[in-house]
Amino acid sequence: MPLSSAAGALMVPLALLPTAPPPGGAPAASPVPDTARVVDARFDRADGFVPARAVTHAPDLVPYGSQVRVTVGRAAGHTSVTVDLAGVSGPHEFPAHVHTGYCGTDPASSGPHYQQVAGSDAADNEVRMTVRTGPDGAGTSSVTVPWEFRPGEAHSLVLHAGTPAGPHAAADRAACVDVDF
Ligand SMILES: [Cu+2]
Repeated sequence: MPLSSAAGALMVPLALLPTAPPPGGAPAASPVPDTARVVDARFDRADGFVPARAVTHAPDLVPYGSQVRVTVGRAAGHTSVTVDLAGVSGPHEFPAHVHTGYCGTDPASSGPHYQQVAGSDAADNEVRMTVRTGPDGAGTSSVTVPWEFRPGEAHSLVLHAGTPAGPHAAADRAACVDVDF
């Protein structure tokens, strides 16, 4: 058999091999794009001696040890933000926004909403979504905006109390995770 035919015969079975499973194997509810940055954290108390990356101001809605994943993807001048929650209150609707400041003991530490154009009320001027959890306390939400963050001006993702709010006001800040967008 000529060498070229032998090489050709080898190519067929290789081409028929199944594609490899995606790397990582993380328990994500959402696929992680190749170019994404991912922050995984567990919510901890806001007044800990060592500041936690993710803090809860309302443990009845966002218990200690519950989990958050924030995935930030950038492509062609657009930015996508995906939030995955696990172990939180459910069924529930958590408004989730990107804020300018870092999380802190004081819920107000996270500052105002990041705005792409200051003062604009355009629909996609801020990163806003609603994370709807099921009875199992897990939920995910994603949004894409047609711009990229100005570096160093957006530092947190805040979960507001939402509904049902129980003893809280819906706009109260229930939890916060530091993300350098
Ligand atoms: Cu907000």
